[in-house]
Amino acid sequence: MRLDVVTIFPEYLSPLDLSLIGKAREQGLIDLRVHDLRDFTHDRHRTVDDTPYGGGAGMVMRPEPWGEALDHLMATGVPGEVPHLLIPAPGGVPFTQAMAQELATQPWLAFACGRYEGIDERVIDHAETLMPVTVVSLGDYVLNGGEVAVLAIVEAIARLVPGVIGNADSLVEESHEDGLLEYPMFTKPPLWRGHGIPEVLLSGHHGLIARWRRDERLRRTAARRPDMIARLDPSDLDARDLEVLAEVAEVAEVAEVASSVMQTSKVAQFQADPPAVAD
Ligand code: 6GU
Repeated sequence: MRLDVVTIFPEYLSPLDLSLIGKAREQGLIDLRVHDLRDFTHDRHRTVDDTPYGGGAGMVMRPEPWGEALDHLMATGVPGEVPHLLIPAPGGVPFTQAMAQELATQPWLAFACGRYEGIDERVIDHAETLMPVTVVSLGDYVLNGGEVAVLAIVEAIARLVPGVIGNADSLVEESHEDGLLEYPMFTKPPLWRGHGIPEVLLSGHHGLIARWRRDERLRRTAARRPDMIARLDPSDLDARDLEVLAEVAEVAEVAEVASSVMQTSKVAQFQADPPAVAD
């Protein structure tokens, strides 16, 4: 898979030299090329931004360097092939595991990292005449630029490329693969700082363990992501699933209303009412 990233901060992408992604690059599974947008400017100050038409705060990325950067990418590709262009921005469509899976099958992806208030909209309009374009967001918060988002998106995609992760089995039972969060995991020692492990995991009874794990996935998803419970296909749920969801239904409702408040007030809650731990 070929990946091109255009940015004014090429050094920001250096984590992609490390770990699994770095190894995949060495093995030739991933051909990642990072480009400095300023290399496509022609003035002495290598200017990439200008003031917005219509006024307002901040600066906008000028279209000309972006046009030349896209021309450069196209000129270095296989004739007739175009990349799928991803533009990270807080105003994009939510980036999901399903999207990562679809993009992992593509031969060529390109990323345009915006800074400041964003890129001149005509760059997107123009790119759409040349290649598929998707503006993607990581979530409902604002980053200073697309670089950190690209690190996350590239990692999410690259690990799904065949050969990048040694044990492909570890990809199947993951959070978000089937609409539920993952079950909790434990390793040795069996008793640690007063915390034991669930008895069922020591039973050696594979059926009971699988059922316990599914119960935990349902409970955890209801508590942390009630929106995901709402999207489950009822025909995928068995009688025990419904029993577990009924048990947590009240909690899930409370969580939905209060989840953001609960997250921000967690420290205060913890201090007021610390959990008891047996020794
Ligand atoms: Cl993809 N980019 C930027 N700049 N901010 C974001 C984001 C992306 N996702 C959430 N906030």
